[in-house]
Amino acid sequence: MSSTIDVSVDEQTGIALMKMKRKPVNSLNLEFLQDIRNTIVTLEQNKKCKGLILTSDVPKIFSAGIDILEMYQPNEERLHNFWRALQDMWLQLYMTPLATIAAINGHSPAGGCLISISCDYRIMAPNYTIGLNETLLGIVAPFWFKDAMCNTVGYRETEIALALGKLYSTDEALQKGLVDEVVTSEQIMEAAQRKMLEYVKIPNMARAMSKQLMRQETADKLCSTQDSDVQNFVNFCLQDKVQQSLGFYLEQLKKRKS
Ligand code: CO8
Repeated sequence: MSSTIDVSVDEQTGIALMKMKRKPVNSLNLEFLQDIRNTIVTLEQNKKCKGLILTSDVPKIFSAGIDILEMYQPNEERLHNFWRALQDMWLQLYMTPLATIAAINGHSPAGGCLISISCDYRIMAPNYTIGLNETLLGIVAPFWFKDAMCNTVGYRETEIALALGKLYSTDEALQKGLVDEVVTSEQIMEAAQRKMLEYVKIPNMARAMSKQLMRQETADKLCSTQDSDVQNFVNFCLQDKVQQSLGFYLEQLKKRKS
């Protein structure tokens, strides 16, 4: 039982529903990342479960991405553990044999976008934003964020998106193939269930192996460099310039309110 995730499994259909509820914005801190990963592992072990729909219980926000406070003025040991937890969550989600659908019912920047593009299918509600906006924070999306994005929208679009820290509107995201379908917030769960029924009808092993075929190479790139990727991230974060940029960005977030 987690305080940041609600999960239920419909044993008739084999479809699980995971709702993220880490208020106020489902930002991804160390413990939340571990919770998400553990939930996926538990569902994989449930023989009745074949598909997972991921969504948010926080109105208007799917996930605000990484909890910036994990990176800003960090404790170095926790920073290591945090990045490792993000890698592990991503590998679990990206490679899970479960069919996965993101029901994106709110804004989905950076790490929120990563979660979305790691699912097999994306349905988004109108008038929100999604994208890898890291450069706007003065940081750089790691190679495996870039790879997952490239695998979704292609090389050139990813190049432009990363350089500009582009946050796509729902309509732009549909046009570029960053999401697969747009329906209203009211219809999103029904649409996700309907699409998931299509996925879970396919013989499990064949579906899971075809996903592995498409994704293993991308996952292996991170698997073979996990330790150095952690060290690069920690070294990068601890730079004065990066800390200044993050501090400035956090201030801007607070100012937007007043
Ligand atoms: N981390 C921590 N706190 C956050 C975050 C976040 N990602 N996002 C928002 N918050 C905080 C706000 O500061 C605010 O705090 P407080 O109430 O104390 O003032 C609170 O959450 C509520 O936020 P808002 O008032 O802004 O809520 P809105 O509903 O108006 O807007 C948004 C929601 C659209 C999600 C908006 O908050 C936003 O744009 N947030 C920033 C999102 C963002 O830029 N995320 C990028 C994170 S970086 C990442 O995920 C990948 C990093 C890869 C690292 C590579 C390094 C090498």
